[in-house]
Amino acid sequence: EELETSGYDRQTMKRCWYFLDRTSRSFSSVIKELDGDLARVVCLFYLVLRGLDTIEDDMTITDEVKQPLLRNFSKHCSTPGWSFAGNGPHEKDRQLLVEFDCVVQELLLLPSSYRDVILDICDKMAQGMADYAHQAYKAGTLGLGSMEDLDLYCHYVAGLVGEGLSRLFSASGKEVPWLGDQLMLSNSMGLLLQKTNILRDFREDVNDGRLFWPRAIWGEQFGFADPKEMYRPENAKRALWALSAMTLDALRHAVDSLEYIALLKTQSVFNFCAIPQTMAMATLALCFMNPAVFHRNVKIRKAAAAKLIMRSTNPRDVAYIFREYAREIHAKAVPSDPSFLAISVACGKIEEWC
Ligand code: PS7
Ligand code: MN
Ligand code: MN
Ligand code: MN
Ligand code: MN
Ligand code: MN
Repeated sequence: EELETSGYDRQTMKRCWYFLDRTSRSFSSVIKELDGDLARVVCLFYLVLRGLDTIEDDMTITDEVKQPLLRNFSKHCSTPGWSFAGNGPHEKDRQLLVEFDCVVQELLLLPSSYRDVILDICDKMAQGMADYAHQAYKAGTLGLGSMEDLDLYCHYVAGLVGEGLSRLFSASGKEVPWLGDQLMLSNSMGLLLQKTNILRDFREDVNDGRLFWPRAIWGEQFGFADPKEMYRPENAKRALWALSAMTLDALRHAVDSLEYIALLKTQSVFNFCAIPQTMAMATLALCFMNPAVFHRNVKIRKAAAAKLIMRSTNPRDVAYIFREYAREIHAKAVPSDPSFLAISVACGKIEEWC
């Protein structure tokens, strides 16, 4: 079916590679290393979802405009010439949407086995985002209430990405045909990344007027009336306990992630999947019991990240990396922390898996 060349000679695809570099620090290099068709397919999948997320994140777009824009986004993705020049000028990835017709044109050149997956996942994510955006608009703020609510939102924005990637890997023949049916494990891969991102970006998100930590943790479990109270010095200890509860909730997905990674056969797919997961575990360990999380984004150092990239090449070393960070977390945990016992158990499960 693939009569097309890989697209390196097309101006529109060149523009897509340019936007991949512009909009993603963490994924662009591992995407470009993917085997055969997959580099181009996953690049386009990324750009579709990046475009969608740019609309979701833009608070200068009114609910009346945003609702139909999100709900029809997957249709726009198959409309030749479609682009969107309405994002606020401060929106950092605005230019991608201004020139989105390049992405649309390249999507239309993909074999339908790939395009159908991309558009299906895009549409499901867009409907979920629209539900939450509308709720947030009515309440004046995005409010994730229960832990189930957090899991559902994370499923829409990250679990579905995992599901889509698994289906694309299967469709390419580079991974087993049943990988695309591993919905639970694929979802967990996305949730570990998304929950780590939410945990780490706490202060940045609050400053931007949104919060992804669920009320079940900061409100019900730890008695904060307003998330901003979490960065007052007199509340430092209780805030750290809330951070522990968030860490524990992210760690719930670690064993599934190891399980998924062990199913992969192709080296470039392995690296693409495993590197973000080991980075997430490193980030969880660095943030755990770290009061700086309430004041700024805590990021792993460049040298540490480079080491993880080199080591994340086989399932055994990835499991060892997970174990190292689980031990680091366990060692920092204190018995007076309400999550202490559950964190010990979660770390123990990672240890057992090795
Ligand atoms: C298609 C690679 C490998 C089975 C744009 C990769 C934003 C954490 O807050 O950029 O916008 O700054 O830091 C990625 C599963 C999705 C989940 C989700 C699509 C792993 C739109 C990543 C990326 C599944 C919704 C990026 C989920 O974080 O966010 C491709 C397997 C986009 C993956 C968003 C978050 C991704 C995210 P922010 P970031
Ligand atoms: Mn980002
Ligand atoms: Mn975003
Ligand atoms: Mn978003
Ligand atoms: Mn974030
Ligand atoms: Mn961000």
